[in-house]
Amino acid sequence: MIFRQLFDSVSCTYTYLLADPKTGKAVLIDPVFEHHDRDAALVRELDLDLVYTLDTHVHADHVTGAWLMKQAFGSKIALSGRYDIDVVDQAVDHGHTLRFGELGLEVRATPGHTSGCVTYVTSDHSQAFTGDALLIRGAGRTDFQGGDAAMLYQSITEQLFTLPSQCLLYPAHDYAGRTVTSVMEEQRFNARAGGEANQEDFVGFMNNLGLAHPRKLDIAVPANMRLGRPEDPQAFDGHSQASWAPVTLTYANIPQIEADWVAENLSKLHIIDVRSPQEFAGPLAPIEGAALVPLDELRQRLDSIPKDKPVVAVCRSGMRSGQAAVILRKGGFTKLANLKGGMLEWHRLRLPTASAESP
Ligand SMILES: N[C@@H](CCC(=O)N[C@@H](CS)C(=O)NCC(=O)O)C(=O)O
Ligand SMILES: [Fe+2]
Repeated sequence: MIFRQLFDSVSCTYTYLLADPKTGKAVLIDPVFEHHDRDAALVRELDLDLVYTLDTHVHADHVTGAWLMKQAFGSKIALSGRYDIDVVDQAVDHGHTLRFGELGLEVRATPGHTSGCVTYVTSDHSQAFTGDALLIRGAGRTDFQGGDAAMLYQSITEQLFTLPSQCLLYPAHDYAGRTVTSVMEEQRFNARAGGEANQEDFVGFMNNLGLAHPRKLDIAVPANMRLGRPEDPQAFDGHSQASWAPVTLTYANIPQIEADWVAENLSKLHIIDVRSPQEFAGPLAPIEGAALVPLDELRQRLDSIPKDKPVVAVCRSGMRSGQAAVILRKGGFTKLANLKGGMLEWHRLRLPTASAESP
């Protein structure tokens, strides 16, 4: 299985990308709204077909990226049917299996942190995505959203601790940089439900957590009841989508543009070629009108680059110019992109260059 663990440092949320390597069918568990571009770039770069986003529960601390993913990939939004949200595409409940290619995830109802919390378990029971039902050495708070400590104790002991002892557990959050645990570890060392703790011990612990409410509670819960759909989707102009060009953000967080589009819109752009003067004068002839600003001079020469048109950074392969795009962004340029594939791609596509004879 293709497996990636992604992190949101603001809410300490983990998002998980799971995919079947044979068919490319993928699911994304607990996507975060603000990381839509990052996660979408990874789905595209790994050439995956996102079939579902799966929220383990209605989160109180961050807004889900489920709706944005649906807009981008047509993925179905799955969530526990117990919340009774009618816009969910796939209401899931205990015993359901969600298929993606040849792989599947079994749904176990694990309420207690919220009334609709579920855990997704791989068909071979080697991995489980516990949401906030079980955290590493901890457990999700039970003081709002239908939380119930006794119920959570039953979910943990009856639904999670009954998985194979080697089963790896992946939570929705960790506030101390821990990434994964196992059933055996949590049975022994979970600070709330492990060791010889019984329901009374657990409930006593949970009733005295004394946590402040999540900062985003009042924004996140209503937004998540809409599955992360902005209140006015018409006014929402796509997530950091550039208005001036079909720019995509790569997983490396670099704005990128295709050579064909640049060739067709050359007069509306400033092309900054960041290769060395030798390369600029060499066989990979530059784009007509390109200004030569070698990468190691770019920081000093930022002021000489006009801001009246969007800037496209160019180099041999598109790697150095990716760094140029980062420097330009830090220098205050907002309409900018890196030429995907650089001059190698430009020449491969036989697009016009400065040395080419006019027809
Ligand atoms: N400080 C965080 C809230 C952290 C929090 O309450 N996390 C929930 C999960 S959504 C929890 O169950 N925490 C249990 C714990 O930290 O022990 C914020 O403002 O967002
Ligand atoms: Fe939560």
